[in-house]
Amino acid sequence: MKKQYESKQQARGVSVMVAVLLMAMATFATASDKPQPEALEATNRARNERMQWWRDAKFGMFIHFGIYAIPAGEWKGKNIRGHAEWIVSELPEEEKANYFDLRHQFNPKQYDPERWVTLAKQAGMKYVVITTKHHDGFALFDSAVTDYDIGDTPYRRDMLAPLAQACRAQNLEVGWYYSIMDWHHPDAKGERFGEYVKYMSRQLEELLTNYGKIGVLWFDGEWIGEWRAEMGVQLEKHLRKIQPQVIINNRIGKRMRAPGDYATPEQKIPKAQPDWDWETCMTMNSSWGFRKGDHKWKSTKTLIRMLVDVVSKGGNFLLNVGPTAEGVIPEPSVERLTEIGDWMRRNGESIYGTTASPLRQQPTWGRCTHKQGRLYLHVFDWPDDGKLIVPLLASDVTSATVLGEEAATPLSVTRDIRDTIVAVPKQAPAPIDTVIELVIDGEIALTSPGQQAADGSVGLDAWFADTHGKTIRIGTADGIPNIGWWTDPADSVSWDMEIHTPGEFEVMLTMSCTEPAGSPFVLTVADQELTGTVSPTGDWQTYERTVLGNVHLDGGSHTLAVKATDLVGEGVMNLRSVFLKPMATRD
Ligand code: FHN
Repeated sequence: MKKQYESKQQARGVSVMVAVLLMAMATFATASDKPQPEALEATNRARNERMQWWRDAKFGMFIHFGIYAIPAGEWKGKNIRGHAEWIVSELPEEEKANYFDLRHQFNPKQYDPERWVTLAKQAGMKYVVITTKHHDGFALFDSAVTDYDIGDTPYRRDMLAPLAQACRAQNLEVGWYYSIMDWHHPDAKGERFGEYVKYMSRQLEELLTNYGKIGVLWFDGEWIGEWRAEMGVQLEKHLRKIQPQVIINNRIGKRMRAPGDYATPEQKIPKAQPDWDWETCMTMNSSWGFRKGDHKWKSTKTLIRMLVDVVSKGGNFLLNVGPTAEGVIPEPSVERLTEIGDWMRRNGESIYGTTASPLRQQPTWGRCTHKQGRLYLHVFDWPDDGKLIVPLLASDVTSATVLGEEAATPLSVTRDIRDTIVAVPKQAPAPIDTVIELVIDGEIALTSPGQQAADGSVGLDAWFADTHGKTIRIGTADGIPNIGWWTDPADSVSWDMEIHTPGEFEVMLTMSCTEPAGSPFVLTVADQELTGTVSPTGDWQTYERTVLGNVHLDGGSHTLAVKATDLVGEGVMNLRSVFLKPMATRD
């Protein structure tokens, strides 16, 4: 509700002018404005300090709430396509005013911020981000610069203060979502955009001044042509003067690496681990705002595995709820939050405070998260042979236990030339995701391609081989790499390796071949040759280890090659690895 300005607000008006001036300056920023190295260092230090709680938190609740919950995706009995919170953009011009007038009906009598926050807390969430103003411009807070806000509704009361209070009472951080795009404000498009920026600056000042310490500012709607990245740079500087610790997403700019503290992939999880802070936001069904007809709810299993996938790649997961116009979080959301919470109570230590998987490749059975001295194996697909293969892990594992079953007998762990293998029970204790904690002695060690291990051995794994020829190639079976499709005897495979401890080595091949087998082959390294004939192992996926003979290797670089001298049957062999074992350590 518009109010007469007191002196502090008039003073604040000056800060708005400063903000606009800063933004004008941004238009003419020059190279000489580039920060100096020491300034960059200070900026990075400050950023890392403010990001720490967020990086540890991993999991938050997104809340899309506003007058769009009243139509809830329908208008005059018709289902309107798209997200429920976008409905006004789908209406004919003559209907838009009727939408904006919905505020005169908005009266979420069942709004219960303590319940909302308790649901988030019990789900294992550590922060809450709510839409203080979405694209329709309606503010859930009583803003001094507009009547188009909660003050102009039957509900009247500010909704943010009680939510912030409920968050702090349960140690959750508070986040404000704010849309730069605004379909209601007359200046939010075109040549009067500068006036809208002043309006926006004032509202953001209110959001950062009137509700105590804010953890996150979640910008959105940055894609409009009027908004430029340099405006975001200046706005970030301006807002940090009010709350320096507030974390700001990269939609304050143009979803690039800066301005803003982290990236915001939406409704998707990057395949590979991004190299800076990031957070995936995700709906539980398919609409952010409440849509009465949207029953396409993701299962709890899907949502837990999404959380784990995100965290295994070093990201945060912001999971959305869209409360009804009465202020009630839909029951399907409550069910999922409750079930996620059950899983988090048993396995939260494998999520909070972890960092991305240190493994060279993603296990095919699930995901991995990492905390100093511990690896958490998130097993989605339980091995039916009782062997859980941790690809390329070469660390010394001092113990392996199923989280939540610490009292049970620890699992036995062995090492192969390439991998660590954990012996697991026949049945998965937790089918959605059983977490096995490996306690690691020292730093994480990974089988390095072609490097001599501490015990002097060299594991040459298919994953790191160089193949030569048109058909031969590296594939995986049961998640384990092998060299296959060796149907042309002219094809071959080789590895480069480094020997720092010279000596005699026993050479072993792990290979498979179906009947008929018998292709002759030769292994060459350091001007020495070992010959062999491929034996049948029953089928292409049954591997056996064969000792081929011994070689002497001096220190330095060597290339080991395996070539066929003829072809018997459909393929020479499938080759999983070549292992060189120092003779001195032979048991
Ligand atoms: O248009 C909005 C959408 O309504 C929703 O708020 C999402 C959540 O991140 N953000 C925008 C689409 O990128």
